[in-house]
Amino acid sequence: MFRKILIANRGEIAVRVIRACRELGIISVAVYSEIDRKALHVLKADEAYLIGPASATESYLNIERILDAAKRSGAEAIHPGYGFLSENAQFARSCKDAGIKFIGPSPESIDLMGSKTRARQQMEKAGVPFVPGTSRGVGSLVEAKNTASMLGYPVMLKAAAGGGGKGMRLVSSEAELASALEGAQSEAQRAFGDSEVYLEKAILNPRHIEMQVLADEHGACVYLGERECSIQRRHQKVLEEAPSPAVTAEVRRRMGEVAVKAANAANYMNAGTIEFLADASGNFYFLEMNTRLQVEHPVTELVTGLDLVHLQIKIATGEKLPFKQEDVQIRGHAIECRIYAEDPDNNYFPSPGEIASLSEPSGPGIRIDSGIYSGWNVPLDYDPLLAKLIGFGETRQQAIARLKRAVDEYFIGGVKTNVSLFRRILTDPAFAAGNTDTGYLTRLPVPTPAESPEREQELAAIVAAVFAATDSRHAMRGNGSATAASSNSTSSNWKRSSRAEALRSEALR
Ligand code: MV4
Repeated sequence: MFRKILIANRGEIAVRVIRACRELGIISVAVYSEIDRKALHVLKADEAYLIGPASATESYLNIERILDAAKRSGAEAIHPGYGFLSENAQFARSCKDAGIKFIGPSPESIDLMGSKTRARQQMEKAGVPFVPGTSRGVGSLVEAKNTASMLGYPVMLKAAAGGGGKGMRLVSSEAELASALEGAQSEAQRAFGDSEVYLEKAILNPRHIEMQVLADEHGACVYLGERECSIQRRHQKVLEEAPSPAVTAEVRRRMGEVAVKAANAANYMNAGTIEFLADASGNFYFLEMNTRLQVEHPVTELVTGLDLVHLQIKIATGEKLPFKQEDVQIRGHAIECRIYAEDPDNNYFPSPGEIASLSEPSGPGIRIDSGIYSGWNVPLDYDPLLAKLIGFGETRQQAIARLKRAVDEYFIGGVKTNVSLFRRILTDPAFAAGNTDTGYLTRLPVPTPAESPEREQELAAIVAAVFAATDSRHAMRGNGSATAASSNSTSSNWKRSSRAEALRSEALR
């Protein structure tokens, strides 16, 4: 087992890995940028090294500075988390050259899956079903026209070096093809320094379903079930769940076996995820492979009872997988809400600033993986993910009920957050029915301010309650207007929280 691990990341995922190190008796080493001096991962780690200014290219993306910190600290291994350098083959190679174990797959596997066209060629060889289309770059407009009419419109143009939706164009007819091709190529060049694009048949309103795999360094590979990740906004996942409401045990087995086949075809080691697109008829196609631990790994942990970070570390030390495929059981249901510092009333713009106050939910079936604390300043320099709220239940319905309850307990003051979005999703009948494809959020009704008499009455009660709670002469004396107004209606979060607030101020006196 490693004695010391450096975590080349920040935020909630760095904290997640530090916790695993602590549980395994491994010394954890944090790295941080100047703006992250007081970040939670720095406070939680056993040691911490400053690696540069706020700009990610000079800190969390700087291979040399991270390796320098690793050498100075005497860390034997590096966990890359997700994002930043986690899927950078050059980083994995540099770790190897420095004699430091990269906790993840080989540089060759990362390179292979980094090229979408090479990955498709490899999957074709291995007999993995992939979205119909080409597996090499488009050479000319004429060639693109021929391929597209063979596939049938609509088609997708995608960047070979891309992933996650960048450099992607939906093309509905031949008339649009020329300008779409030009646009996709120049966008790919700008974003990835590589203009290669290829064609796929477009699958309309697909589901995004991904399969977790785990492979040791001795040739064993298992699948740990799927995650439904269709609820996204601009290719940013918002809510994920396991298992998928759309996947039967039979489809899970087929999809899992295909995922293992795909991982083996890439000589894959450690934790990885095979992304699929699924259509309404239950067909699924390989899309890409993520060669890292993912943000949404907790939902898989909750329904399998496994600790993926422990297993990643053990695999990296050369241990064999401690269980077989038939030992993996999916039990219950887990749903993750990604809590971002962004303003729902302003097009979900990032909303950095001080966490002025914080009250986190807990209780049965609730897990929070957080990277924040009260008094800390959320910087504008990185991804605005604050925390992940994960609900678990025996059934999907119970997981939803617990999450609804937890969302109402959650209070983050000082920055705008997307917490209200989850209140809407979790009470939406279409979500309850499991009707979640990639168009889900665009169909979710936008809340309109209600102007019913009941709403007016409730607003009056809120004002009265806030007044009573802030005015010490009236607080909790029993016959205040807040109490009277609330006695004739059903439960209201506002009323409940103002009562809690009044109790708090009473207790302080
Ligand atoms: C597609 C597709 C439909 N047909 N490919 C978007 C991100 C990138 N990883 C792949 N994406 C898509 N590829 C074909 N052939 C639709 C999407 C897509 C999507 C996929 C997953 C989750 C959300 C999405 C939102 C819009 C489009």
